[in-house]
Amino acid sequence: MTKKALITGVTGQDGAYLAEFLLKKGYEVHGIKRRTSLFNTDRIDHLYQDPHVSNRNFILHYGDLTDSTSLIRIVQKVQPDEIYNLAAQSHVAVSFEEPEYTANADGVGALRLLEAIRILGLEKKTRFYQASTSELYGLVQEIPQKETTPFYPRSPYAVAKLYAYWITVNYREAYGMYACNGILFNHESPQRGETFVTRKITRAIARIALGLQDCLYLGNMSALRDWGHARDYVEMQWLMLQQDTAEDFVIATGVQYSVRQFVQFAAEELGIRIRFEGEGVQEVGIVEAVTGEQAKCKAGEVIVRVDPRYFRPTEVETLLGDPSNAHAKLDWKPKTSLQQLVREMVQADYTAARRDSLVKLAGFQAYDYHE
Ligand code: NDP
Ligand code: GDR
Repeated sequence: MTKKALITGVTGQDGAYLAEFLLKKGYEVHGIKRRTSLFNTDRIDHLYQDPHVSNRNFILHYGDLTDSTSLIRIVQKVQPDEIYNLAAQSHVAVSFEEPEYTANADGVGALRLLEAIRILGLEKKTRFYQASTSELYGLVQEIPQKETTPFYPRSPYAVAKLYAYWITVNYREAYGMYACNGILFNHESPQRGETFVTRKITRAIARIALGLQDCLYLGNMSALRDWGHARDYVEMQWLMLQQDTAEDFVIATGVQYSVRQFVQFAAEELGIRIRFEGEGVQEVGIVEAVTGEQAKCKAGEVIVRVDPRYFRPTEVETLLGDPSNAHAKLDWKPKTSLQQLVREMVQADYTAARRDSLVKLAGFQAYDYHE
């Protein structure tokens, strides 16, 4: 029998990688997308199947995590073997601007799905994965962080995800459901949203190298993160639902770098060496040397500055995961190093920036929206 998976957040970074992964495994994949005024399917367009043909194995449904009835209807129709709850307002800084919506979608949204499973009597059939996060550790109580490290959330996003974490544990214990949390540390890719720091950096460095942008404005460059590749992490999401008993796992690389270092690694990919000088809001990143033929900037130019509007009311300064439980029990190890990740992201953004350069050269307007 073909297994059926339902992915919420299928149009997001992880949703796209997971859908591709599950299709390769022979699953029938259903995804929930929300209604938007423009198409929001860029990341899954390569998987698209014409709804007019029969025997499709990738099917999209309109729905929203803030709308119980849409979720119940979809779960009833699909009768999934596995649900991956990846949908969320996933931007930590934005959660300070939209705390109530974030709580509704990221916290209560998980409850709505669990209740849909229960209302439909699917507790023994449908396995449930909740996209939990290293942001739960927030003001860290232990380094590195593992499954037993106490939580201390530092944003409306993290508080909403804390509710989702515990309601998943509660439904497992109360109703015997196969429901588990993947406590995933930051994971990135060329498909990462443009306003998360890694993608913001690789995109800006590529555009600066080609003379399309002058400067990259960042917030807290001292923040330390444990960055992995999304492609490696979605495999873990699937593995967690294939065990005999449901359990929560930390997924991380076990290696940590600062935002500042990430900037330097990304610039080096294009032959630009950056030196950081100054402190706090005075800190700048200056071009020290240019060896790459493609790079148009010159030694001495300031190409990175601090803009306090990117500071968060409460910051998570340091995150470093201990994935040894996942290594031991799931035989899982990330395949991609930070250096490989940076290279893949910079190359993709450099290709996109070159396309924009050619558009400009041909006399057309190339818009540059960035936050
Ligand atoms: P993205 O922001 O790339 O994707 C989020 C997805 O959720 C998008 O498909 C988005 O739709 C959808 N979505 C947002 N709000 C709603 C809603 N109300 N109803 C239905 N769908 C909605 O996130 P990632 O792929 O990076 O992350 C996936 C999950 O993992 C998220 O829950 C995130 O919080 C969590 N996580 C991510 C980590 C990371 O480093 N990437 C680490 C730990 C946890 P649209 O495309 O229309 O915006
Ligand atoms: P994070 O990711 O908050 O860890 O959440 P993000 O890339 O937004 O920030 C990482 C760190 O970089 C600092 N920073 C900046 N961040 C952004 N976005 N923009 C900037 O200009 C900037 N300058 C410095 C931040 O302050 C922070 O310390 C991500 C999301 O994917 C969550 O959904 C997920 O749960 C966690 O990772 C694990």
